[in-house]
Amino acid sequence: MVDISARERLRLLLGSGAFVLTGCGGGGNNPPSSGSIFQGGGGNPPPPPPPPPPPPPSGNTELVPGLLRDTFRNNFTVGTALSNQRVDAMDPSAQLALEQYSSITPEWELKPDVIQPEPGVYNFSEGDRVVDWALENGMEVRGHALVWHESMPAHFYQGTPVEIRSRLEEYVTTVVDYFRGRVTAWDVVNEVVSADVYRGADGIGPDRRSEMFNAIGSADYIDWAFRAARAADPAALLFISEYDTETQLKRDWLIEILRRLNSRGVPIDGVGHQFHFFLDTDPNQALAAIDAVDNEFLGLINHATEIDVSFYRDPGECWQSRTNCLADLGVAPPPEMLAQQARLLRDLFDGLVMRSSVESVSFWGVRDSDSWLNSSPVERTNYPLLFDRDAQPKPVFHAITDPNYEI
Ligand code: 9MR
Repeated sequence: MVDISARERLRLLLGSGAFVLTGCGGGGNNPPSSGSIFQGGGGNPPPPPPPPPPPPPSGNTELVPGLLRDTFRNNFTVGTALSNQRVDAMDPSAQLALEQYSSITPEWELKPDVIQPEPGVYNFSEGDRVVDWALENGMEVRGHALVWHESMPAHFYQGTPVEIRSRLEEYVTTVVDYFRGRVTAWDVVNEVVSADVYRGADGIGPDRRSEMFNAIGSADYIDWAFRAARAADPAALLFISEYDTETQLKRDWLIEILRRLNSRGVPIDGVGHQFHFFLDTDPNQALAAIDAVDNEFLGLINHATEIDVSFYRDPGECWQSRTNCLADLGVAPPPEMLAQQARLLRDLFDGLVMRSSVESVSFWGVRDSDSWLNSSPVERTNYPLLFDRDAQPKPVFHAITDPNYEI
């Protein structure tokens, strides 16, 4: 078992109502919304908010139709990635975030290249804005991410392994301590499973040969980061976050890493499954990823951290060399694709609510126009999220918030 004592301690604290955490109905703390922004402009003042529905008995997995956060409030928080640009402008995505979601993941503000662009320099001003905005509005914050190869400035890898370790520990300690009490859960390491995953059994696994790995000659940096984070904020939940856990090979390698961390007594509370899907992704494979963690490590929490559904299942060379990418679908996606997306996420959510280890479920953006998938792997109109470009709810929104909605 992987250090569940910390989690048990948290449960005791929660029982005493000390603070609000994922999975305990944090969304219920949101202020009443002032009318849905997708019900159109209208000059009339919004009607008074209806009284909240009575909570079902604990353990009840029946869904209550309505707002996202209320629909799932007995199961998990529902979050979204959001950035300072949206919050500063209070654009429709920020407004929808206030109305619908109970958790915010700053999309870039807490990454190392923002917080420590130069050696020894700490810049928390970007992080403070979005984090404080979320907290002031009754939402939780997922901190993303302390260690991620795509956002580590080169100075993190300079010097001897001893110097690298001391720099990393100082960084993690300073950041986690700075946000202590404000960030509920940290993605301590992000995407550390080997990228060789698609080369089959011959690939180098399970650890990614990142610059950090190569600089110290092992994946011990994972242990260092978790231990420093736990020491800096014993109440923060600590996650390893990974994409493609819905594929067998990636999942197996992730579990192998978890076993190693477990055997070394590394303090980890859970697994973040990014769940960047395609329309033909099998939701049962995603649920199998949750089950694999549950079966192996009783007591670990699961978070779904970056859900979206790309409408383009490109061949590999599109991602590798931007060739043979599928043609832009244009401004009006085929209704059948919207229906496929709705079925996929309804099946996913039906499975997630049945799994008590799932305590937080986040989307990687609010409106389709927010998504990184409009520019990755190539510039193209994508439709990955719950709300369209006009902030209108899509079939997929209704499919997961209303069990009676016919797809
Ligand atoms: O969506 C994020 C984009 O706005 C940032 O520019 C980028 C680099 O910081 O990161 C994107 O988010 C990534 C996340 O942090 C990790 N998983 C993959 C996400 C999409 O690239």
